[in-house]
Amino acid sequence: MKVSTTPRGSLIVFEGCDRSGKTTQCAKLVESLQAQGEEVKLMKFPDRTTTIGTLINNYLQMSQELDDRVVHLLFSANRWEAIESMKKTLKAGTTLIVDRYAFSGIAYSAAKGLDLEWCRSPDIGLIKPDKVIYLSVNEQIMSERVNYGNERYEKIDFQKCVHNIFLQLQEPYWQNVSADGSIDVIHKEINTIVSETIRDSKVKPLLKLWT
Ligand code: 2DT
Repeated sequence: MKVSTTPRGSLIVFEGCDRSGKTTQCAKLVESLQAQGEEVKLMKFPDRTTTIGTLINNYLQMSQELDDRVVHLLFSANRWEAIESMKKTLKAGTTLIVDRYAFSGIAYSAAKGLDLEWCRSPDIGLIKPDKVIYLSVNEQIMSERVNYGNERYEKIDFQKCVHNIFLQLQEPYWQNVSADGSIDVIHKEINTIVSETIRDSKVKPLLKLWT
């Protein structure tokens, strides 16, 4: 059997409510890891560029109504269609920075009233992240930032509910980072966490989520 000797990349996931600064922090992190000489790639779920992603995009932009369970399964399928390429990338030594993952899938669908364990099941067996960085925004700031947009979930009460479900999903490989400070201070904190994670996960096997 051929055993790969290339140290693998890390799977780093960012989670949080809308407007928690995930997208900004992901971009800054990728930039600084590249400057440190790391091989790194940015990904985002939902990936709206695939056929499944187009259906999700139409739903989010309110141009199409779908049953909550159907939408949930589409979001999950949108991750499964990326999984082989993610595995290949990680095994080749490239770190993946992922803006949302299965935890958003559960938090947003359970906030609509679907059963949490039912929501978890289609994502069982995805690649387990080495670290989930949860960006938490305090309620005051969230109220200032929400009721802001035209997409389906951009309402304060719904976002509070999503946040509470995220808290229930936390596991030891999660790290909470307060998103209330300046972009640069938050970035520094994240950079330290991620650099340690990349170093520590190089020789660890890739594991499956929730198995
Ligand atoms: P962005 O604003 O980050 O593009 O997300 N969502 C996301 C779900 O309901 N289920 C999922 O599995 C994922 C990944 C969160 C668009 C919205 O889609 C929600 C906000």
